[in-house]
Amino acid sequence: MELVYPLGLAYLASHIRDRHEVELFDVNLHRADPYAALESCVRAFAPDVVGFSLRNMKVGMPHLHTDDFEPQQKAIQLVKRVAPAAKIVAGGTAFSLYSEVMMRRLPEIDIGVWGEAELRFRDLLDDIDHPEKLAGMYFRRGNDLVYTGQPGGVEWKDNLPPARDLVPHAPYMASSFVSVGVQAKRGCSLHCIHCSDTFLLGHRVRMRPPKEVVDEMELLVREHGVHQMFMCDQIFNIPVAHAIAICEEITRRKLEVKWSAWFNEHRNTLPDNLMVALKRAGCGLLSFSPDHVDDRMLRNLDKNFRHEDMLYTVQVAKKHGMDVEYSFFLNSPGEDWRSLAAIVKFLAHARWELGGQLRLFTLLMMQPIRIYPHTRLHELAKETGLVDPDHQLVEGQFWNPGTLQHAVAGIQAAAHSVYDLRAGWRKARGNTFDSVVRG
Ligand code: B12
Ligand code: SF4
Repeated sequence: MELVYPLGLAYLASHIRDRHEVELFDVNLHRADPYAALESCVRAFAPDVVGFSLRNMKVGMPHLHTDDFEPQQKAIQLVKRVAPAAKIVAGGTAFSLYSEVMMRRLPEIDIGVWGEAELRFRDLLDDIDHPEKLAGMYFRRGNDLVYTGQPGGVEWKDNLPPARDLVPHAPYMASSFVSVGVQAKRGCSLHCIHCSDTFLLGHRVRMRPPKEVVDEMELLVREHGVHQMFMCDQIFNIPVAHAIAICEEITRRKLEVKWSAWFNEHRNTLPDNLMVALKRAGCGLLSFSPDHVDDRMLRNLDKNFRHEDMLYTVQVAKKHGMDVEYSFFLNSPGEDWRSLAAIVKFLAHARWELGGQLRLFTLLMMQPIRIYPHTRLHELAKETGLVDPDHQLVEGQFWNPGTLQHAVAGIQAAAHSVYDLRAGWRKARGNTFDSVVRG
């Protein structure tokens, strides 16, 4: 996939670098032979502790929808073999979503840390033999797996800016326009039925002071030559005032930066003054994940907006000359031919109105919903017999029932072919970066 700057690790590093010697290693930078690179890094550094940031369980590309467990297992086993005395600590979103399963499947992990971990990872390293003293820790006692109970999220006042100097930004900049991320808030107040972000970060939106967000962006521009960023918030435009404050701060400092973010579709969250502020501040793309356009389906998915808001997104993008992209799910709960056709009709309308301002890449990624643990959709899938109640969901289970799955297969095959054609075309023109190409 495209590279993603290891922001979680950079946050953790900033809290421990004054007490420990720290190295960040992104295995994804070594595509030719990641395991050999990891092995030589571990041998050279000889660590006491190896912290694994396990990010994705799902792989989703236009030509591939699969799982990512095996490479994570292989990497962890390799480190255990190369540095048997080092403690292995696992964290990250994939770990947190599947924590118990990961602890059971991977006995090489000594300690698992659930959730946002800046402060608790620091405290754990101070006394690594006693994880029981901290919340959110998984460890083993004899044959039993112990969990010390749910921790709270990290407040911005207790956080530090991420250590941006430990991994060079250049390869990420070369990889894609979303590869260097900046965070402006954590949490989401909405309740989409399939969502696992709110399990990880909660519904309370913790806003980072706009000045601190833009300080980090300024550092990226001036010290690291990064001019293209992605806002890693669940939703950038809720609350609107926070989004505007960030834009105004970027504009006030005259930062030469282009960026994009995920936006909510409700028209009240896209007022004209926000659009003006976004444009001035260098936001070049509104990324929407509406998942559907049909009112009945939007209700089923528990979305906070309706079809008329979707039409408004087109109108507002046209009015302000902004690029947009949309992601949709196929065959989600209640889908029928009519609702599927509504997506096609909406896209035709958006293309007609917006022309090239409508970016197509995310449409190549359309797929049924992958069912994540700790979601209402998972409960529904168990109730309706769509998944076995004991399924661990590490190996992907999708909400894709009935005859529409044949239509889904057809759409995905077409997307795969279009993507291959685009990739072939780019290769012929000399672009050989071995990654998903979003442009
Ligand atoms: C922003 C984002 C993106 C952006 C990233 C932009 C960028 N340059 O960073 C883009 C759009 C590129 C993206 C793409 C994808 N994403 Co995404 N993304 C996110 C999102 C919303 C925020 C991630 C982030 O930056 N967080 C900020 C950092 C600071 O937090 P963090 O990494 O979680 O780290 C904290 C903790 O996890 C922990 N931690 C992390 N590492 C470690 C290590 C140790 C040792 C310890 C103790 C703790 C620890 O402490 C950190 C500090 O608090 C998350 C949702 C979420 N709830 O996190 C999804 C999320 C990470 N994405 C996900 C997925 C699936 C994907 C894709 C695979 C989607 C797809 N195409 O199919 C791709 C993969 C891209 C890739 N190449 O890997 C899933 C991953 C889990 C899963 N379901 O498999 C998430 C969790 C969404 C979800 N709920 O399902 N994503
Ligand atoms: S808007 Fe995104 S983060 Fe918020 S509940 Fe819906 S899917 Fe989750």
